[in-house]
Amino acid sequence: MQKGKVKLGQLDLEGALIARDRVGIQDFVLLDAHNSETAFLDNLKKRFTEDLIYTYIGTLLISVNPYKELDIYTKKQMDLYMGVNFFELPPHIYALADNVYHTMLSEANNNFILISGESGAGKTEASKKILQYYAVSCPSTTLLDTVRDRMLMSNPVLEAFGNAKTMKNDNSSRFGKYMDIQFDCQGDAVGGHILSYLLEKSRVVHQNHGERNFHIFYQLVEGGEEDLLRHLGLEKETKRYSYLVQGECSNVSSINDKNDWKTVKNALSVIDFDANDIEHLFGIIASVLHLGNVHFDGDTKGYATLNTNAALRWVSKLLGIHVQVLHEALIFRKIEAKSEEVLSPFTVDHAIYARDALAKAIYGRAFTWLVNRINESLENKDSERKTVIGLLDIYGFEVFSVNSFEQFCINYCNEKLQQLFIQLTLKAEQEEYEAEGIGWEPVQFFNNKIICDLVEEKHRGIISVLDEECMRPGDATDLTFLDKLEEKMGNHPHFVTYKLADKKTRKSLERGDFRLLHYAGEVTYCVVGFIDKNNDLLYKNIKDAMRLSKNPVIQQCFPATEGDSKRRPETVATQFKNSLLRLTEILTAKEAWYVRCLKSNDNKQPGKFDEVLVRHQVKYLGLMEHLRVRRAGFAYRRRYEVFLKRYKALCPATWPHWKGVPAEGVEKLVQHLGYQPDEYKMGKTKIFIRYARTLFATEDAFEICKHELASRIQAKYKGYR
Ligand code: AD9
Ligand code: MG
Repeated sequence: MQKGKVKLGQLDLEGALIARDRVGIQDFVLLDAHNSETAFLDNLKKRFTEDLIYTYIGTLLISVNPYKELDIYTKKQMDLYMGVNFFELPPHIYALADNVYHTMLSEANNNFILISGESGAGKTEASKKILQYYAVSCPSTTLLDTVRDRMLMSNPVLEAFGNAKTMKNDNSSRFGKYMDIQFDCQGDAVGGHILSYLLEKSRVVHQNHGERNFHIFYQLVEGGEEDLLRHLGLEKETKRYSYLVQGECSNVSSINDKNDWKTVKNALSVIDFDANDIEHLFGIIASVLHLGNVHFDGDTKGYATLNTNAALRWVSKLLGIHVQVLHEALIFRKIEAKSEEVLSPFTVDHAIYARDALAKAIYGRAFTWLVNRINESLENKDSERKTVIGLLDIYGFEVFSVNSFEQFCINYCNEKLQQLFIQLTLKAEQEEYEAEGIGWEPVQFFNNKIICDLVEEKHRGIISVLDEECMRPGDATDLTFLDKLEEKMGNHPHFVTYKLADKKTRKSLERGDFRLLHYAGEVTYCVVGFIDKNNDLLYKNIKDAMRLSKNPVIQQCFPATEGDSKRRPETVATQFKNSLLRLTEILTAKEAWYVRCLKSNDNKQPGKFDEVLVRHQVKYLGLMEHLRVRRAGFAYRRRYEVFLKRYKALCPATWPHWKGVPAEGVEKLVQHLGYQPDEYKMGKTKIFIRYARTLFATEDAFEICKHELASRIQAKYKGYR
């Protein structure tokens, strides 16, 4: 027997084991040392070294970022996975996509795929691959091709406007995205809908060192055609624009802004943007760049003055607002006193603040407008009932050297998704055992609900305390907010500040910090800016000025009716909290599937597997616990029909066809294989197999003896066990 070679059709058990030894085990449920984190990591590493980045825990897919292009996303690969039983081929994102699709079709239910992992782990890439799989593999008609192209093309557009280079990821998502792909009963992709979550607007006016503004600015300046740039008053040099130079890294080796510009323009035309839309949209993008170049001087009293310079004139031209109106709005604040309106001059700092607030508002609202426009182009008005597959790709957990309100929101969002994962995996498991009439032993998890509560609980959580400070008239500041937090959270096990810390911890904290012990690790937040960012105020006279705009997109972004009510608008954190609550409701009504993305190293280095880093992620993502839950009681469950279809060749009574009730066929089959009574349970629709080794042995027998006589299999199988 030749070692290391699997010879199907022969009883080459040793060969099969050696092959498995080299490439690892493709489903952790089959791992013998299932309680050992080290064995878990060894298996991941072994596979990663062989460029096998995907591994299953049952139907959950783990993906380890290879940081290099792999030849596994071709049309040929897609064809290979189409309609094939989930466990028959090596793990792949296409296998998951295909399995979800067929489940949706056969059970006519709604599904969603939760893609999670920290910043740079590969979520956005995974979500694109899934979308591509559906676009390419689902049945097609010419009419539907348009919808499909639009769905695919929505990606480069939203990435251009919503992604940016950060210290963690050159293409980091700075907004959350949930996309429903709608299918008709034949399985054709017929429409789509996107929900976007909290765009990191502050990036428009400020970028940390080594980071960039949103890609679209660089694409436009670097790639824009001469005519267009002239029309927008832009020069072909990013360094001319204050909003693009703060991070001091406009050129990034992994990014080709010129090419990306072409892709985005083409994508916009596929999504049905006409020349006017494009002119207005880029007029807005350019106006933001010009706005950043509007500088203020101070008069003798320190009040802001503003020359009507080129930058201001361009803003005025592009937004279609009279230059005098803009001029006034940028240096005065209108105060309503009784029935009178009084103009109060801004200091220079205040004017800069108001200008930046306007730039953020314009960009943020234009982004929302863009998402709405894409949704219009993806809309399917057909009243026929549709089933959906939802794809959730949000910003991953992130920790920088300085963390602010944005990281607080992003990390809170990740806490919520981890909580959802915990609830659904436990819940689904319990319900399944119950429905099938099988006893259940609960497995202990670290439940991060305590951290979610710390952030979001009504009247007591951090968001409530922040809102209270934001609404308190008078002298509320970031530091009074911190004081209130210390008062309320005092002895919470996941909260610490300089004042509350012991001597040792204190060394790593500043007075203006608070630290949260998140499920994924501790993060120290600097409170500076929390109140402002949560309020996200835009002065009324600036809003009024925008309402006079002749640019139709701006008119939609700043509607005349907005803000007339005397009620205070919801704060940013509360809006975000509520939108996450609605998202949770949307998701819990659907069947859940999971992709857990792991970051292989912190340097974006191809092929490097940093064991410490991966181990940490395996821990906090709760992968070992998930494996334990999968195996608690029963490692595997399969519908009788599926089990029988796969293994029927292993038993003379079921081969080549079993004509009776599937459950009885399965019973015959497993008895023939010599399953002991404690090894399996027969549920109402599924067989539950307790030990991985039982299925493992069955799988081996199946692999080795695919073409052998069933009697020989039985003998070998018994010897093996
Ligand atoms: V963030 O939370 O949005 O900051 P993501 O979305 O998790 O993050 P992303 O998908 O953008 O990370 O992946 C980061 C980079 O890793 C990509 O730009 C690719 O260069 C690289 N990557 C990720 N997945 C793959 C893959 N399957 N094959 C090759 C990959 N490269
Ligand atoms: Mg992303």
